[in-house]
Amino acid sequence: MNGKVKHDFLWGTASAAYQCEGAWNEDGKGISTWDQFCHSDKNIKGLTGDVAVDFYHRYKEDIRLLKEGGHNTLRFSISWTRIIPDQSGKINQAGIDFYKNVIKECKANGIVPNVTLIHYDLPAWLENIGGYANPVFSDEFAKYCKVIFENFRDDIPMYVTINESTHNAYCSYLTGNYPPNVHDVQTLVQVCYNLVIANAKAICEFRKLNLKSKIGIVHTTNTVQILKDTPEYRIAQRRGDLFKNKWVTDPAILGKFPDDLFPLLIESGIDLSFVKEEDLEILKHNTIDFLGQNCYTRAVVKPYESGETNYYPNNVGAGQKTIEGYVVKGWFQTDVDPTTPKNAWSREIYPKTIYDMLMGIKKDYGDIPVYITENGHAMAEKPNENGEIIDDERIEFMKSYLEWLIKAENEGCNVKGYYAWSTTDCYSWINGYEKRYGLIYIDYENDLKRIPKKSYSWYRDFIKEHTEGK
Ligand code: BGP
Repeated sequence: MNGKVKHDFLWGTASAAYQCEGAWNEDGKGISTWDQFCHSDKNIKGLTGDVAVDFYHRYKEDIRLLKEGGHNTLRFSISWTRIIPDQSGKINQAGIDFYKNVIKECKANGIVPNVTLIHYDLPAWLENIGGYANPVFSDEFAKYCKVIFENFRDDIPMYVTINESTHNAYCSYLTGNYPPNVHDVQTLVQVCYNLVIANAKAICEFRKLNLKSKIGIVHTTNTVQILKDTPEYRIAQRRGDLFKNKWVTDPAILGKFPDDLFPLLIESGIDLSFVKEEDLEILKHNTIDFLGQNCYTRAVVKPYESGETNYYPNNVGAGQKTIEGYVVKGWFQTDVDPTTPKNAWSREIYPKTIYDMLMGIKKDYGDIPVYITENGHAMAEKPNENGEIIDDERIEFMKSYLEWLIKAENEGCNVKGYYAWSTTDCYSWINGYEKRYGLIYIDYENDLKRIPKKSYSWYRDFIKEHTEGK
């Protein structure tokens, strides 16, 4: 290990439209499912992304801070309802102009835009006719993506179709704490399927334009590990891997669902009559150029013991006792490694997972380019008496993950970039604003003032020290 990545490695941070933009109803924007949910009585905490951190009006300041922090890329998402506000399909020019300006600002500051087309914020009108569960979702998504590809062409060098389709589906259709707040396993499976098909249909539109840009999907591979090596544990591991990862990454990279997936689903009583031959044909021909990987932790599993299928996410509040994890009836359930530290939201901290994940991708999928599109540490933090945010805990987290990433790169994994989650502190879905991830602190009490944390300067120095030719 030489401790450095190649000179053209992308170093940056990531954000998402609903979590940072604000301006929820400005300049012709339509209503998304998150606008609708946050303004309803299902939103128990009452916090919304109406203003968020006001990236919509302050993007120039934020992009300047990124440049000063030594970054050469920014991952952000486009809000679908800023571009196509409602069911009529009419394009909102003000929405296009906003993102053109953001991209222009990125370019002027030497920042490569890496742009996600949907990061959870589905149009409300589409949600109200069944959302991801309605098969029309994949066609509507492809239509919207086509508008983006035609308007932005190669000005966006890296397109991401969908952010974390499975995490979104599990929270929305299993835990039921993301809109539309459903708990139904049959619908969940159909949603996951529709998201896989939507990715392929969007890529199909992209390929028609023969652009130079690349297209990928963002998944969160939780490398699935077991604490005992028995045949039963190994079966649970494979099933955990199917459920967590392979039903997204196999179709996206190999163009087909894993052979053992459908038989297992049928055995579990799932009705697969929604699967269509023509969809499977689309999958075959529309695979990704690169894989975005959000990497927070691994999944430790054991054979199924008891309980109904459910997901216990890490977004139900600091200090809660439930360890993040799954029960999938008859397949597997989460195991707990008592030796590893957990964060305040009971998520396991396990830095080697980034290395295991990259090695696993190399083993399963060869040299497909991989970008770590999110990695970060949540803290409930406050400035000290001098107004500084000394987030040594976050620095320790990032340093340990990055050392494992560099080791994997040096050992031949085709990892080409890293994005810390998140650019600034921002809205953390169900958690609201107390759960902070940013390298830049947002003072919510003081006009959303930006204050770079200690990790911001640390990251700048780390990039310099660990990139060839810097
Ligand atoms: C990922 C999402 C991000 C972000 C992050 C932290 O799953 O892509 O949008 O929110 O996780 O999660 P949370 O805010 O729930 O702690």
